[in-house]
Order: sequence, then structure tokens, then C-alpha cells
Amino acid sequence: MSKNEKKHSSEHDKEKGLRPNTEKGVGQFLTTNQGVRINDDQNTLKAGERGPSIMEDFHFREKITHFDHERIPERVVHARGAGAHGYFETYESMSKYTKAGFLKESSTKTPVFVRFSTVAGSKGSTDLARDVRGFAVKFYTQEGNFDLVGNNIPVFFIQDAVKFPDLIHSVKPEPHNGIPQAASAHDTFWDFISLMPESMHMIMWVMSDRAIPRSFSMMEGFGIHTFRFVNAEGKSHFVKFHWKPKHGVHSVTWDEAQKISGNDPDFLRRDLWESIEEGNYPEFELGVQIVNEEDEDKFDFDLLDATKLIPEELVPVKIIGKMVLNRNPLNFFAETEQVAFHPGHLVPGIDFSNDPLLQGRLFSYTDTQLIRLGGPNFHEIPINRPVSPVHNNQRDGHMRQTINSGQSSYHPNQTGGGCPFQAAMGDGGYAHYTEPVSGKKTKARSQSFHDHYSQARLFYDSQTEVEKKHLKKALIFELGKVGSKQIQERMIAQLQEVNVDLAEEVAEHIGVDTPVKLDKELNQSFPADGNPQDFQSGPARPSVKKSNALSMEHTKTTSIQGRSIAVLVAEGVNTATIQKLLEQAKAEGAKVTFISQKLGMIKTMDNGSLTVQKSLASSASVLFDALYLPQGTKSDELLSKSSEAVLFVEEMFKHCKSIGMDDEGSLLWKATRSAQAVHDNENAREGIITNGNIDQFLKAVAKYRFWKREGSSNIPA
Ligand code: HDE
Repeated sequence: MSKNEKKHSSEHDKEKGLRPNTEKGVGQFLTTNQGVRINDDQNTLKAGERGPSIMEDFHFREKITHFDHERIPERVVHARGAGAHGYFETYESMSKYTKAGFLKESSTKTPVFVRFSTVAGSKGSTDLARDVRGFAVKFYTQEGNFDLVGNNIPVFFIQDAVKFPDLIHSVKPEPHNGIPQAASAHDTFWDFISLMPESMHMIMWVMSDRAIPRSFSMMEGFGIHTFRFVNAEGKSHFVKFHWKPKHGVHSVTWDEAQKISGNDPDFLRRDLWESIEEGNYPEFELGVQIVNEEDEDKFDFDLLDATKLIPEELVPVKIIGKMVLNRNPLNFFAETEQVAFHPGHLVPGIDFSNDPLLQGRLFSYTDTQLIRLGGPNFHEIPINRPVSPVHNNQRDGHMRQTINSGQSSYHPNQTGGGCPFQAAMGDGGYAHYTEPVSGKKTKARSQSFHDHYSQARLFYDSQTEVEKKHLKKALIFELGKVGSKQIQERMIAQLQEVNVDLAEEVAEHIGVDTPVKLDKELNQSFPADGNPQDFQSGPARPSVKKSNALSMEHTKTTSIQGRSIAVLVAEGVNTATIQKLLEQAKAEGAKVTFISQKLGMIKTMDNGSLTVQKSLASSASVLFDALYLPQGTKSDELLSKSSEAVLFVEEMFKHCKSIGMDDEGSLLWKATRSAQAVHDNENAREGIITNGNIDQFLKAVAKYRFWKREGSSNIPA
């Protein structure tokens, strides 16, 4: 095999590695765990047909015992998630910056496993909670596993890991009554946040629509912390990691999110699964922002502060490869649940910075797996095994799988011929970057971490008017659910530091008078004993005041890949345009679903037949990205009399999605308040294609939302 072939074959190495652990019962006898065939799996062994059960029924005891022990603790955070297999492909050699083997040559393919997640909710909570999304990638490289354990937001709530349990306790259900599930809209969360000025930048992101993504494949990902690249000469550069989705960055609205949570709490999980099954593979490009070591102090923020990002205007994102997710797991528990990520799983050429949040994480992840996966051998679970060989002197422990042969289990040794031996640097041994460090031990925070508002302002100022409006509404929703006036006032005081108009508008809606002056008693609740301004290290002079990259509106694509188009049909429908819609949508990677009052087959106008895939009763407009209304006198009349069909159209309109139709004279369309709104207001017409032109309709689908329509109607949906 040539060197090149070896490199490419590695894409499948992980799949091959998982195969020996894969079981399939097709065509096989049912057996006990001891391999004994079972002839009756319907009845326990009893003393007489109506008599008591008998203990010696080993089959029953084994089955029930295993069932009794089926559950493991859910992740303390990021409990709800969905996973997928795929590969990463390097575009060009990065060896100038890093000696990492998987980034050394263009076209190198590395198998990956990705897990997307929400943070606060339990394993069974809704996908569409307003929350950060986890974006964890395990690269099975030829030099060992590299985990990039990131989020879909580039900054974090806190600067120091010691505050993490407090943050999480505040957002999780309140301890006295266990309410609310998967929601930050409650007193304890906002109490903590109002006392934590460093959270304010992250709060802007979490209150933006980024926290309610349309799809896992339509959100960005970020490594957040500053890491290091180290090259073969030992030279280091700082690096920030970015994932950019090929399907564009899109979100749902809060009204949709709440309705989706009822209609299909598995919305994002299902979307990921179905996209992969249908061959519409989610794809992300990996980008890096690289900073020379000598430039560490040239920014108006500290590179080690995880509440700050590097504006792309200062350091552009260089795209270095792509990740394609092309295979669903075979078993949710074995793979998605048992996968164990760790920001400390690094390969030679990648190293840490001194970010105190990152440093704290390095302790937490192994520690949590010990309780979650039950012992120190979780690295032997198939999904966690590297594709490179493992040889060391670690031994034994619960559920040990490896049968380590030989007399020696220590190093140095003579009994094992000195093996396994240490790698010389030239042989790929991991060497920590030799950063010179000196300092007094101190529980203190650097002054360079003290500006908590400049980047919160940068984010807010970089949003479009619509995005600002949504962010305001999110705060009004969240703070409106807070019962304590003091907490609400403290939050308004924090918002005043970011943007006075924002603070005033939110305050007005939650019944707080502005400006809020914090009284002495409240001030004392702040850490460091002062009001929020005291956390500024001096007047902040941000070098970037607006950044397009921070606004989702500026990241739109022209692709319809991954979108879902609903078509409302009924008996007698005219399929003339539908055929073209079906073909074109399929070719461009979008899905078309026929919806009607009843499931089953319907007769079309030309006496053909069409299969209805969803009924109006079992579906909802919020589960789709766009709507098409084909003509047909009979079908149109039938649908126009259905209140469910009318609501479907009105909601689509209300949520500013594209609506196409064969003819504006459609009775169904005329029966909606949307038609009236379009009649009254030309702005509301945007994204409504009334001439049956499928090309125009699909262009509108790609554009996705037509925000000028927002608020243009009195539709309460
Ligand atoms: Fe995590 N985090 N985290 N985190 N985190 C976990 O590890 C922790 C942080 C992230 O799909 C836990 O295996 C601490 C930042 C993701 O399996 C735990 C701190 C970022 C996932 C843990 C942070 C993340 C986790 C729980 C503050 C983005 C899900 C289960 C210092 C860069 C991974 C587990 C998956 C999971 C600790 C902060 C991302 C308890 C102490 C910042 C994506 O170890």
C-alpha cells in the first residue's frame, strides 16, 4: 500500500475498529448472556401454572437483573445530546504552525465522532430549550485522540473554573422544587448572573437567536479557549478554533421554539438523524485564528479570558479543512451516551494556554467519567478507543477488557525487556510546550480580565435591528419570569452598562423604573464589593466597535440544503408544478412533505394518485421551513374550509418563512389573515411567490426569513 493510500484509508479505521463489538440478532437464536439458547421468553418458571415463581429460573433472574441496572448517571451538564460519525479532511498543510500529523498534509482524512448537546436540561428534555449547544468532536488521529470540546457560542459565562458549579447550580432546576426543566427563565439563574458582571457578554449571545438553532448542521462551533499550535521546531502560536456550517447559520424564532418543544421535542436530534439517512450530510469547515506569541499583549482584552473573542476584523479566520457527518450511530447508548470527551485529549502539536477556565476543565472531565461510566477503564469502551495502539502499565480496575500479557507492569523494567518504551521526540512523543512560568501563588484575577462590558456592547451593536429586537424580547421573556424585584433591578443595572436603550425597553416591559441605581445593600452583594462599573479596569477602548461576523444575518447562504418544505394537498390537487418542486428540491438537498387532512392516498386532478406523508392533525407548520400551495379547484376548496390548514398558512406567514403558490387566487390563501396583511402592506409581500415559479420560490427558501413581514399582521399565532 502506498503512503497516500494508507493516509486515506484511515477514514474508515474507526468503523473497522468498532465492528468486532457490533452485534446483530438477525437469523440467530435467543440466548442468555452465557450463550445458552432460550426456549421460552414469555413465562417465568413456576411451581404449577398458577403457582409461585421459582428462584432457579436463571434466565428470568439474569434478564431482570440486567434491566434493573440499565441506567447510568446522565452527564451533569450537556445531558441531552445526539451523535454522528464522519470524517475530517485537511485542505492544506498546517505544518508551518503545528506538527499535528492529521494537519500535516492536504487531503488527509481522519475519522471523527461528534456529539451535539444542550447544556442545562436533563437527558429527556426538549431540544429547543433556549440554551448553549455543545459541539464536541473526537478526532481519531493516527497519533491518538484529539477532542475539540466546544460550544456553538465563542465565549463563556465565567472566567474561572471555580465558578462552574455555581453557574450550573443556578441554571439547573431549583433545588427545593425541581422546577423548571431545561430553562434559564427563573430566579436562581438571573440572581447569579446579575451578580456576575463577567457573564454579560455571554448573556448577549444566549439571549440572541443563536440559542435556538434551526439545526445542529446550521450553527457555528467554537473551541472558545485560546489553545496553542506548536510546530516541529518547537515554535508556538496561539490558536482559536471555529467551525463554519456549510448549510448556513439559521435559527428558529422563540414562538416556534416553544411550539416545536410540544410538537417534536426531538426536533434537532431527528433532523440530524434524518439528514444523514437521506444523504444530506451536515458539513462544517474548520477555521483557525492564529496569533503570534509575541502579539499576546497587543489586544485590548486578554487572550486567556474565555469571556472574550478575537474579532475577525483583527485576526481573520483561516479555513483549514472540512468535516462531513455521514454515518449515524448503530446504538445510541453504546456510542452517543458512552462517548467520553476531554479537552485534555491532545495530540503532539496542539497544547493549552493558561486560560483558567480551560485549566479547570482539564481536571473535571476524567473525574466526571469515573462516576458516569463507572471506573477507570472507560477509554476501553469501543467508541472511546483511539485508532492508534495503546500500550502502558496501567492495569486492572472495574470492567477491564484488555488482557495485558507478560510479567511486567512497570517501567523501567528488565522483565519486559524495557517495554513498552518511551518515544523519542522524533518518534511522535508528546512534549508539553516549554513556556517559562513564574509567579506568586495567589487566588486573584488579572486586571486584564476586568473589562466586562466592551465586548457585550460589541456583540449588541453588531446585531441587525431584527436581531436586536429578538434579543430584547428574549430578555423580556426571561426576566419577566423572575419573581424577585431586586434580581430584576440588578439585571437592568447590568444591561444599562451594555446599552441604555436595551435596558430601558426591557425595564419598561418588566415593570422596573430606570435608571436603576443600586443601593448600598445590593452593591454589597456583588463580588469584589462594588457596582458593575468597578469591574472596568479603566475606560475601555475597544479597537473594534462593530463586527459583521457576530450577526447571523450576515452569514446567510444561498443553499436550501437541509431545509424542509411543506406542501398542503387535498383530493383533486393539480400536480403540474409539484413535480418540478420535488425534483429540484431533491437535487439541491431539501425535503418535500405532502400534508393533508388525512393520511393515505389522494386522487390528483389528472386522476393520478399521491401519498400523503403527514396529516394536519399530527404535524405543525413550525416543523417546516417553507410552504407551497398547489392549485386544484376541489382541493383548494376543501383546504380553505379546514381551520387547521388556515392556521398552518398563517403561522408560516407569521414566522416570516417563504410561501409559494400556483395562483394568488387560491381560496385557502384568501381565507387567511396573511392575504389581508399582504394586501394592506407591501412589505409583507416579501417572500410570498404567487406565480407558481419554482425557481423563484426556491430562491426565497434559500433566503429563509423575510423579517420585514414581522409584526405586519394581527395573527396571534
Ligand atoms: Fe464542559 N463539562 N465544563 N464546557 N462540556 C462537561 O464532561 C466543565 C465548558 C462541554 O458531548 C462534563 O463528560 C467545567 C466550556 C461540552 O459528552 C463536565 C467547565 C465548554 C460538553 C464538564 C466547563 C464546555 C461538556 C459533563 C468550566 C466549551 C459535552 C459530562 C471550567 C468550550 C461533551 C462530561 C459531550 C461536558 C465540566 C466549561 C463544553 C462535568 C468544570 C467553556 C460540549 O466534565
